[in-house]
Amino acid sequence: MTDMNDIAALKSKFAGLIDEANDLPALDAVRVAALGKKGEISGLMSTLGKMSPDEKKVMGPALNGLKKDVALLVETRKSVLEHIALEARLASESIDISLPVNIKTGALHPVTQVMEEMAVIFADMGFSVKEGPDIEDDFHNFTALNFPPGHPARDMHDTFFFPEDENGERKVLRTHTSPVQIRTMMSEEPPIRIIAPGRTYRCDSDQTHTPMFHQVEGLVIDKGTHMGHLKGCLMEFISAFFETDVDVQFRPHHFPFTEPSAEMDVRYERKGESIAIGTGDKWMEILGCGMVHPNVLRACGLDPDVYQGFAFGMGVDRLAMLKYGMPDLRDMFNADPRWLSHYGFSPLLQANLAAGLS
Ligand code: 2NL
Repeated sequence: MTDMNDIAALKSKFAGLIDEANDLPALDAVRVAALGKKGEISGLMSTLGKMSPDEKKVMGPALNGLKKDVALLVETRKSVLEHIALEARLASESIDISLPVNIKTGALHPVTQVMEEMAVIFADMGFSVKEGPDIEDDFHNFTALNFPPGHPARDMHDTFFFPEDENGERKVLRTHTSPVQIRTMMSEEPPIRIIAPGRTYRCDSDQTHTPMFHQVEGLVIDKGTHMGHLKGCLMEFISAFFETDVDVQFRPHHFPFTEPSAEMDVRYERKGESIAIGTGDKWMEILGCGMVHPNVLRACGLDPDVYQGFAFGMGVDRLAMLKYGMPDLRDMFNADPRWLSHYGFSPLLQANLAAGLS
């Protein structure tokens, strides 16, 4: 005769066995011993038929309860063991996807290096770096920069136009990074001190032009900003960039978006095959600059009677060639690994003013 004590004893016996099962096959063996066709609990269930109705009334629910309890313990233990098995498998199958650093096969493009050097120099003067989309609208690339509609300067930029969209609008590949500054002036309160490095595009391809090229533009907007700030900032920049004292001259020029406008030249001389910057009796144009045109400030919602600013722009590709002596512009974007490994820079050595830029 089975009684309630036997049921309790069976439950604690199987609970113990289930707990001791350390893997899934062992657990399944316990399950079969308890609940399988020939298992102990199943065996007891089959004795119900021979019991008296009173006995059955007590033992039926008790045995069913035992069966359920043991099944639940098995399931709980099973999910614990499955979790442990998964963890063990994940640990044993883990792959080290890091590669040993091989500076022979990875290098920064000189244009990347030069843009980082520029960011470091201007960061030291309080500038932050801003980026924007390569695909621009007419407003940010031209109109806000004081290019009136139909103005010949738009054609001078050899613009790549996209087909007209459903609104009759023709997007462009930006011809300069100035739109980044326009967006900043429209969304942030002065004082503003930013540089905008990035890719720019003009439909022009010869010995000295590639249809995609790189620019760094800069913008300062504050109260009482004047031409002296512009000159000081750019003279400081160019000496830091070439890592030597550089003699400069500012020549009057014209841009639609600045007034007055100037180009900055650096003193240089040829030394055999190479070019020396800072010495000699020749002048080379290196960047364009000027005081931000009042119309540009107004287009961005700034009052020219309150805020003034200066801006500048320079071609990164040519500056990279001058500083690091690459002879031909057109090699720059051919993705030739021999060229890249010769002229590339270590990704581990960050441009740093204190330690030397390169
Ligand atoms: C050059 C000349 C320049 C600017 C770019 C600028 C931007 C804004 C307002 C006013 Cl939002 N000016 N940029 C100003 C003067 C010259 O670039 O020769 N670039 C390669």
